[in-house]
Amino acid sequence: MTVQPAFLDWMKSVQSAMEEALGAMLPDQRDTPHRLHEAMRYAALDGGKRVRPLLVCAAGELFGASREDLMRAASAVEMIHVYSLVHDDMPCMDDDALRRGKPTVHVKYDDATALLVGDALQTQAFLVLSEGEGDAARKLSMVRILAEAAGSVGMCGGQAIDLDSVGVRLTRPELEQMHRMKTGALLRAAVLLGAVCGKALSEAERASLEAYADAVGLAFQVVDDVLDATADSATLGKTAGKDAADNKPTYVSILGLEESRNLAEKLRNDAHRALMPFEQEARRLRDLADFIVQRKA
Ligand code: GRG
Repeated sequence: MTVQPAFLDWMKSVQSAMEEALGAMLPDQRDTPHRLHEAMRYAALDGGKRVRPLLVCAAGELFGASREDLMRAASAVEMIHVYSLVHDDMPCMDDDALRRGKPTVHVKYDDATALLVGDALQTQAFLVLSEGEGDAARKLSMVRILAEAAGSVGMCGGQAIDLDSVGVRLTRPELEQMHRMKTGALLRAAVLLGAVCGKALSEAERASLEAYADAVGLAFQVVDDVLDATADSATLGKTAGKDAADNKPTYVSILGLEESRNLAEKLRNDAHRALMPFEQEARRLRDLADFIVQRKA
């Protein structure tokens, strides 16, 4: 299955709308404190695939959400993602010098600034969700979705397990649990946030979307492990081969390359199957599952 040109056009249009929306929703670097605001913009703008915003928009379009609401939700989830990258790259965690093809924030600025950039992006995400048109109950439900996904039972919890797992031989279920929390939780939140921006969801629709998001979330990580082992740093825009160098358990270390690729394919099929109740309407989400599995960076 190949990624279609119409999907690539849609993807580019979302990515460029995202750049503009993020630019408007981040603090202006002419405002005090200039250096912190400049560093926040350095971290968040001009880079990344914007997979989470794409998921927000694809899910939102399925449920008739407005572009404005989607850009707000997508900016919030991307700010959380960028904060996690900035903190993850710091010397106390992964200690990396390259991200999105540029020097990491602590290398370009300093450790204290990187810490504050992450903190400020996190709070900015929730500020952005609290603003704009729309009723308070819906905003509250979006805040809850994002907070749960980003916190100790989601991304931060997954990162804690990851840090404890260096040199440890995890079982496959343990590895899956770690990735569902560290990476999958935010991707799942992106899908749900997009849907919540649109019309009210039935229980069945929510269950189908969750099954899709779970499959795509895990597929994303399996592919990430494969790329870390097979692609080069210039293509990835971040240091390649880090998992093995850091003695981290990955799908490749547990299953090998071929089995990992087969697993990514199986998860892509699971994602497609979960979307069957929506038929053609869900084509963007379907294409995104293909893109996530076929990506080269
Ligand atoms: C520090 C709280 C805290 C959490 C960090 C998600 C995470 C937890 C760290 C990121 C490290 C990492 C490389 C995880 C593997 C999967 C992943 C999230 C890759 C980066 O996401 P992409 O490929 O990046 O969507 P771009 O740059 O395209 O946005």
